Amino acid sequence: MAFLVTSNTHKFNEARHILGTFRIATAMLKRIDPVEIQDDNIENVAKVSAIDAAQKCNLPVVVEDAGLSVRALDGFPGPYSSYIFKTIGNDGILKLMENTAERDAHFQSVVAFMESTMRYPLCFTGEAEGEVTHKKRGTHGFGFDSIFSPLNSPKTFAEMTLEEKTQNSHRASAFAKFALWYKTNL
Ligand code: ITT
Repeated sequence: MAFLVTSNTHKFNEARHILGTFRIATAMLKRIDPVEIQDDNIENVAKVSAIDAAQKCNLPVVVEDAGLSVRALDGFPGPYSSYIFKTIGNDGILKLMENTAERDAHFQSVVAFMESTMRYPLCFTGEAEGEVTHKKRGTHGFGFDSIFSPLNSPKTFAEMTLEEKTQNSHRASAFAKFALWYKTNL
C-alpha cells in the first residue's frame, strides 16, 4: 500500500490509476500539510515535504511535486507553479505568451518516497514535453491541463480522459519508476 500525501484529488486519482496498473494500492493522506519550501529545484521541494510528512504521519509516505516550465519564459513558472496558478492562472500565462511564437514547454514530476528506516527520501522523476496552446481547451483534469498539449497529440491534457492523460504524462513516468522500485524492494 502506498500512502500518498496530497490535498489534490485529481493528482491522487491519477497516481492511483498508474500504481493500480502495477497492482499497488494507494491511499490518500489529506490534511497533513507538509512544509513546502520555496526552492528553484522541484526535487528539493518534494524531498523536504516527504521528510516532514513521514515524521508527521509515522508511516512510509509518498509525496509528489510537479510543475510546468515554459521555454520562452526561461522555465517559469517551474517550482513556482502552485503560486502562479493561484494568482495569474491559465489566463495569465496565455497573456504573458500572447505574442510568443515559441510555445515549447514541459511538465516535470518528482515522486519522493520516505520511511523511518531511510536517512533521505528516494526520488523518481518524470517529464512530459509539449507546448502551451493559444487558447484554453478541455474540461478534464486540473491546473495547467487546459493550456498544455503533449508532443504528438492534437489534444490538451484537459481534452483527455484520465486514462489517456496517464498514458504519457510526467506523473505516469515518475510513478512508474517508483512502482518498479517498490515492487522489487518492498
Ligand atoms: P499537493 O497537495 O500534492 O501539493 P498541488 O495541487 O499543490 O497538490 P503541486 O504542488 O504538485 O500540487 O503542483 C503545483 C501546481 O502545478 C498545481 O497547482 C497545479 O496547478 C500544477 N500542476 C501539477 N501537476 C499538474 C498536471 O498534471 N496538470 C496540470 N497542472 C498541474
